[in-house]
Amino acid sequence: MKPVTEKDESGEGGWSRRDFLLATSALAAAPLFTRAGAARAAQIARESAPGETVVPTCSTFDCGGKCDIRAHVQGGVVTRISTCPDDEVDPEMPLMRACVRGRGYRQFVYHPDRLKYPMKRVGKRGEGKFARITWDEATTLIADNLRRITDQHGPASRFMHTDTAVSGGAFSGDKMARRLLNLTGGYLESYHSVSMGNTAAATPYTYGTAASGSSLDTLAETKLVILWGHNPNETIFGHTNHYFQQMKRNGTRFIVVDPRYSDTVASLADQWVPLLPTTDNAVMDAMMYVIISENLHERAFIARHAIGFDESTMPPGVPAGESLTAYLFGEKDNVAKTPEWAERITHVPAQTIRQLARDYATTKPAALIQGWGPQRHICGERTARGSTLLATITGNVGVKGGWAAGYGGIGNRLFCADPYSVPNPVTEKISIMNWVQACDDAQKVTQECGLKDAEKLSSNIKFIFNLAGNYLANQNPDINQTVKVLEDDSKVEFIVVSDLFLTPSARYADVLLPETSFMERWNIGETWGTGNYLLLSQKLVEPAFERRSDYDWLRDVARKLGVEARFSEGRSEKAWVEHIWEKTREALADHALPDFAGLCQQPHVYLKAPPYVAFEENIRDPENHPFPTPSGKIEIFSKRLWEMNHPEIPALSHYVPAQEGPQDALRAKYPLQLITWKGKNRANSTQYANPWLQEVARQQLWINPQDAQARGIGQGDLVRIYNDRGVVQIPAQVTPRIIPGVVAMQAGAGGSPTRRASITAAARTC
Ligand SMILES: Nc1nc2c(c(=O)[nH]1)N[C@H]1C(S)=C(S)[C@@H](COP(=O)(O)OP(=O)(O)OC[C@H]3O[C@@H](n4cnc5c(=O)[nH]c(N)nc54)[C@H](O)[C@@H]3O)O[C@H]1N2
Ligand SMILES: Nc1nc2c(c(=O)[nH]1)N[C@H]1C(S)=C(S)[C@@H](COP(=O)(O)OP(=O)(O)OC[C@H]3O[C@@H](n4cnc5c(=O)[nH]c(N)nc54)[C@H](O)[C@@H]3O)O[C@H]1N2
Ligand code: SF4
Ligand SMILES: [Mo]
Repeated sequence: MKPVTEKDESGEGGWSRRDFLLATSALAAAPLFTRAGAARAAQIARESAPGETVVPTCSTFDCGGKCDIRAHVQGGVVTRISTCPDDEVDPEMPLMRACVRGRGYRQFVYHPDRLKYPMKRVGKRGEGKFARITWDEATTLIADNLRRITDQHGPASRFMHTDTAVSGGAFSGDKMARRLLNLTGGYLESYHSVSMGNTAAATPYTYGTAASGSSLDTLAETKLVILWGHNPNETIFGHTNHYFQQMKRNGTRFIVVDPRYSDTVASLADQWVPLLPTTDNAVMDAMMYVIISENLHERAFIARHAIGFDESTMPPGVPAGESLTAYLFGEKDNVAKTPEWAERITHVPAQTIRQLARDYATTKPAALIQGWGPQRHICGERTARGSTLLATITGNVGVKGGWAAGYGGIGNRLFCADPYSVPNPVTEKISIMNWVQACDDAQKVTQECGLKDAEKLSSNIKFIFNLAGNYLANQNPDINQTVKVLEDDSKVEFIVVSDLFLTPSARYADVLLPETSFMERWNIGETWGTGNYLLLSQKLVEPAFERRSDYDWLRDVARKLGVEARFSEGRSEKAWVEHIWEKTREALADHALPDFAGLCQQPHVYLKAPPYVAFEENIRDPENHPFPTPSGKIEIFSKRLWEMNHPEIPALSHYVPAQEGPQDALRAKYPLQLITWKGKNRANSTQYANPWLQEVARQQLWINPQDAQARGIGQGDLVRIYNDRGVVQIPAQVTPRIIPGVVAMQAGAGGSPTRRASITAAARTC
């Protein structure tokens, strides 16, 4: 078993989805148990209506949760979706009741617009013109192009795109496509997660590792929780909301810092603190100013565990005036970072900042938990580090009930084993943020912008597998630039897309393949970092039309490339899932997990882990357990960042005006800031076409009544929002649920890439 202290930035939560299993010291020592079988088994596959079987299952989306779905199957058709009934709720487990998206799965799976046949492009790339072909033609085209492109440009010209929609399962087409590529020379890997890459990259500069999350049961006694740009009521986050609602009932006070009055604010918050997007660090700086000015900081804790707090604890070789206190009290720039200073930047009243600072510093312990919304902006790593500084100066790191940072990996997470990966002979890696550059001109991808393990790339990207993702031309930051590159088929020569729908990204396919949905496949659902259970995702119905799972057609491609036997090892999809389960059982031999037949009878496996407090032993016994930083301490000031000498990446994380933020000169031309959020009616763009979910929430632009009035905009008016990058037409939702100066719309709507604004998480607009 790999130690979980090894960080892999590619996975959600800072952990690789491949490096399986639970962690480690805490868990290894503790007894585990699986979900009590008897009561549960009795419910499995029970008949609820004549001829109807109720099958417990789960989806494998990257939706933030993994829920106990009950599929009512009759005559080979799923006729209804329900969820765990009240009498089966297990108090030991987080409540895994289906969300509104889960209740609507049938409308997704049985949608009339689903792709039905394999197709090839017949028009210009991106035009969206396709002709039906046979599976034999499709797999021959793929195999021939793979061979040709590999011969001409080498294996590093092959790229696997993000696979979000299937990343919640232990087995997937994209994982097996990587296997196939590795068996035939390798491919260009990308690192970082588009979800939380900034957090994963920034947190190690403070703590030496991104794995900074504690288990949520450790918060049971916490009196104050500040959710900073975090909306778990909608985004689920491994069922954090379950714990938060329990805490709320027990009297925990919740404060939410968010430009929007989110559903989490509505359901959980005692106080809402709206601010202008990208200004979070200014509030944090002013909070630290108040805490230190009022002597509310934990002096002994800081002295023992941290460097960079004041001039006496700076690393050698750094000139005076770079410490936290020097910055806050304006020793170098003559600007004291007072609440009044922050109010002008952030629009948070100075008095609110004072109160926030005092509340956080005087309530012991308190948990400031950062979501991923703020860090997905440009230079979001500053915000990701900001919360680590506040936690450090208030002594909330490594203590039960405190919280060290934003969500990183949580030490007791449960994964399945990975018996399918084979080594990648190509060693060079790019940041996922550079994939378009690598398609356009590989020479632009330098070590400075994140190229790893090579001086330069040996080839442009020439072949793309885009299986179960809409990142190609919908979800990535600069779609204008992307589609220009993709339209030129002398650059990327061959693109294979598999999806359920003709999405904006699918329009850029050379071969477009109709995948099965999770209901038509076997799998094992894995949770996000805060969940500790596995659910069997059962095949419920046979695929209709000519739909096939990615693994199934990849076997044909492997055959045509002469590696089928090594690729499949003779296993069907279900046999792989069984194999994964058996390897997981072997790795957890002490814990008496059921065999696969048993899992089918009892498809929920919960490993009860003892509470896990991140950095607990580093704080309890620092001499024997130094932080894995160069100094062995928490680095408020990072000499490594200092040596990087980049004005936008300060060694001491603090407020720097963001590009397109409220202090950008662009404000004169485009006075409003635009942000996006992830709404309850889909997982990113997945389920966009689901009619039930379109009723749940319409795609609207939230705009404050002050801003609407100033522009003569009424409720429901169709408005055009634009910037230099593009334009969106969208109905206005005039609402005080958003701070003046900011507009917001839900991320993930589909549209024409050539007609929509390219909206990074924060952009200026008008
Ligand atoms: N229902 C639903 N659940 C999901 C998803 C989904 O699409 N729908 N997607 C899943 C995925 S892939 C991910 S990565 C997670 C992501 O989960 P998050 O990253 O936490 O979700 P977001 O909605 O992007 O951001 C959270 C909040 O940050 C706020 N925010 C935006 N900008 C700022 C800022 O500058 N400062 C502050 N303080 N707040 C800001 C937003 O208004 C939002 O309410 O959710 C997962 N869960
Ligand atoms: N503006 C803005 N952009 C963002 C974000 C944001 O908050 N704002 N969030 C970012 C984040 S955190 C993420 S994770 C990405 C997510 O962006 P993507 O990685 O593109 O994820 P999805 O939008 O869910 O797209 C998944 C695609 O897979 C398809 N699909 C669903 N199930 C299956 C299946 O079983 N098989 C196959 N083959 N296909 C399937 C769906 O139809 C959908 O087209 O977006 C990022 N982009
Ligand atoms: S979409 Fe995710 S959170 Fe919703 S029911 Fe399905 S697994 Fe649960
Ligand atoms: Mo994500």
